[in-house]
Amino acid sequence: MAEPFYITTAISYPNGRPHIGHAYEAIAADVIARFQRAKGRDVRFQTGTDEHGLKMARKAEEQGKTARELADEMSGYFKAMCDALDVSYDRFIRTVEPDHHHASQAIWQAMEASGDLYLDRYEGWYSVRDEAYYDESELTDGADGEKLSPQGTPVEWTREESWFFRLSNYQDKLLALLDDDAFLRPESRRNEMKAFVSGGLRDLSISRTSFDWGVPVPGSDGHVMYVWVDALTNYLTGLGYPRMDGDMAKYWPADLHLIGKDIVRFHSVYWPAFLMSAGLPLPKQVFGHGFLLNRGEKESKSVGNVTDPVLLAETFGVDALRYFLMREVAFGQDGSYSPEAIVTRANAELANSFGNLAQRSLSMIYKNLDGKLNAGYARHADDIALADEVAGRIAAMKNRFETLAFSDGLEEWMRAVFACNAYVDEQAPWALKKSDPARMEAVLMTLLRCTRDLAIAVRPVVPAGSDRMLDQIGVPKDARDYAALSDENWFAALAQSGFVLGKPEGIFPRLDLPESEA
Ligand code: ME8
Repeated sequence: MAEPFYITTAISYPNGRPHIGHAYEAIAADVIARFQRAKGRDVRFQTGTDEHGLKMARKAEEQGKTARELADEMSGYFKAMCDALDVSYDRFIRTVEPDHHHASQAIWQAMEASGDLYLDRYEGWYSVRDEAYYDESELTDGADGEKLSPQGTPVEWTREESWFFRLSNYQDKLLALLDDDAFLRPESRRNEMKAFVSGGLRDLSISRTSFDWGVPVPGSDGHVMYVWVDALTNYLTGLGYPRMDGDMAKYWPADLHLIGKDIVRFHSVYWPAFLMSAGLPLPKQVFGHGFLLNRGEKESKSVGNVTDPVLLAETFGVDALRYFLMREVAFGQDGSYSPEAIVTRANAELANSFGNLAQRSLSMIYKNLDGKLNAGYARHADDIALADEVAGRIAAMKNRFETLAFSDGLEEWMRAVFACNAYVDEQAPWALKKSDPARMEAVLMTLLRCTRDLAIAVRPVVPAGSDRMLDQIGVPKDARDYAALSDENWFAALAQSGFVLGKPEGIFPRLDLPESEA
């Protein structure tokens, strides 16, 4: 039986429409999910929206809507974004769903049963934008003397009756957990969190009484859960918790929570503490990716540089956008994007290198060999050397992807593409048509085989383009996983099946900058 792999993204606040950061995270998670599926893992992939809390309640009030109306409207945009970007989630969860309320109340009761909850008064700072409590010592002074959170957001003094979670009880266990370098990556975030936990942990306020847009606290009228308690629980809801059989037994603990760097504290400190308290196993890894900036600047409504990721995909193509994001940014670090950078990268690597390789190789087979394949061609040392180089680079790419070093992995893949293009130039098959047709055939068969391998390898990143290319080559839909790369017989089987290559269509078009950007 295939080994399970459970991956989640953060669930987004639907207090506005999705931005490029949301697209970036969804795409990266999708690349990981598709990569693991290609390797034969039984993948479960969850994403969704985080719809409760004061931030949602206030935004709705500003717009004269109920929070539920705002959530219904905006959540739809997030789901549509995932669909538009070929994000292959198994469940798009919304925290307003009844099974999620049920799961959140169950984990609450489990924490209560272990004696970790108590009722008291909260008095301290709260950032609505971050939905986070901060200690006085963490705050800085803003330009006009107002207090700011470490994320630079305004904080307000809050005073109300609240349930508390005994986070202070978990300091030693959390430090031990954070000593494990596999649990939280990249390293820089782990060091930050170790410093935070070593500094001492205060008990955490986990319910609110001043508003009601949240999951009701069981048996405590007037209290709704602090939004992060229910938000984090989404990872369990999707597996059927509190039932411990079925998907919960199969997929929990999660293999990877993929999140952005600003919410690492919630995932690597609060979440494991809640889980320990509830007696549940801990996720195997939390990865805090970097932020994506627009020409080096944070996107914001006041600067007027907010880009709709769906529009970006419509302008440049979904595959080009996906490829760019995974290739351009060293995963874990911050990165920057601009229309010029997307066009430059997609043209250089997808259109001029990979697309061109496929187009010229397949066109020659179509024109010079009437699209016919021959598995019985005589192999030359150069052909074997190329196949070996491609296989070696693809193996290196897979190793890089395994550690989420996507950009380095795609660099390996690109080098394999370059090797193929160099081989075409050296072998000059067009010149062999008259002088040595058998040799021309061998070169073209070698190229077709390498193109197929390259398309399979990069399929997690550019699924639509790879599939169209594999359709052209006649590769069956069920033979596109990584196991197919080591199938020695696929080419002989394809040639014997009588498959004839049709006139190839360009797959990765050259992009132009839209007029507004040029
Ligand atoms: O934090 N670049 O929701 P959110 C890259 N609801 N990633 C970015 C980004 C950027 N510019 N801006 C945000 C929340 N992100 C909570 C999560 S999980 C139980 C609850 C990332 O809509 C951010 O780091 O503010 C987070 O991982 C995700 O987008 C959703 O952010």
